[in-house]
Amino acid sequence: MEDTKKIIFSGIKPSGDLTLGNYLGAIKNWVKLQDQYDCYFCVADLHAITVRQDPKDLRRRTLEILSIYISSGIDPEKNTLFIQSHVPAHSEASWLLTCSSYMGELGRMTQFKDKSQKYGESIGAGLFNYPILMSSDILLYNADLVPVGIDQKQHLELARDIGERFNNLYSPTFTIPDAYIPTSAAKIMDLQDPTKKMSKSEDNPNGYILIMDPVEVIRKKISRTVTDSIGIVNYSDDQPGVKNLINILSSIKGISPKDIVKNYEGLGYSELKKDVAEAIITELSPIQTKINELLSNKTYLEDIYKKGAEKANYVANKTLRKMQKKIGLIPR
Ligand code: AQP
Repeated sequence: MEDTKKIIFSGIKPSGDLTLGNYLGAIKNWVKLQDQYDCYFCVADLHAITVRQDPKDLRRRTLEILSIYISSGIDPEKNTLFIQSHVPAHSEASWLLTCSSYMGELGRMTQFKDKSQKYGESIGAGLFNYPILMSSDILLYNADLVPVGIDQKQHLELARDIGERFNNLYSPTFTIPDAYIPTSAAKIMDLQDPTKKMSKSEDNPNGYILIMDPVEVIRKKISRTVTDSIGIVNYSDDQPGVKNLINILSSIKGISPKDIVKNYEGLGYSELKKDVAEAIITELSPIQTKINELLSNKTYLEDIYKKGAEKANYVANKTLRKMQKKIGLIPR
């Protein structure tokens, strides 16, 4: 029987150890979507190398992310879990789409602009091109929906533009994907500077919670979260630190920010921080145990990513062949 489920594609790059932002903004939502959709989740190792990575760390993190996916509840039997570089079609399609993308549109990407400020003239060309590789990732699977945090919305819009351009230039080839952005966890902010997003490549470790952080570290980091001098638990842009804590609690517990504010009437930030820390610990502890178990079973992980790559290669190659044919490349 033909599978008529809509298709989802998403991935995370092993450019650092995963944070609570990656978990709440991406992975936790994937778990909810896996029954309704035909899901492809990859470890985006080719994206990670847009910035220099230590080879040993890259290998460790790639397997760690795969373990995090499975330990968070993504069923490898129901979903296609794979490592991006194991499907060469991603790199090939990326070149084909590079040839119909514009410098102007790539240069307008906020993430590129931010990173160029950091790296200046020596910014890697990979960082400039990366949204095209991301477009290829998505378009190759004809994804209907791409669950991402709000930081990736602009890249997804570019993927839509690139896909539509190819469809118009040749003939309908790709499904044009929609973003699927969670409400309360769309952007988990840095704990030390709540005006910027929590990021795994941030220099100050107090700004983020890692999925693998020990219990005491989580308590300490949350207790040191930067708040304000207002002293009342409100969900307001004037209190970004407190708002971020409420968002974290809301997305873990599934309670609306409004109800959380009600629960803290007459209480202060220390009570809120204590509850946020305990909620994170309750959420992450069982996942950490499973991750450690899986990481000690490399054969099992290998089996998962090999099977995943087999299915992903089949689907991605079909789309790639169509692209090549339409462009005018001679079939192999
Ligand atoms: N702070 C965040 N809040 C909500 N969602 C987030 N995501 C990342 N940070 C937050 C979501 O996680 C997914 C994976 O992202 P990625 O690793 O491919 O790239 P990224 O968005 O650049 O993540 P980082 O952690 O900020 O990595 P670095 O520091 O290496 O650039 C995406 O769905 C993203 O929205």
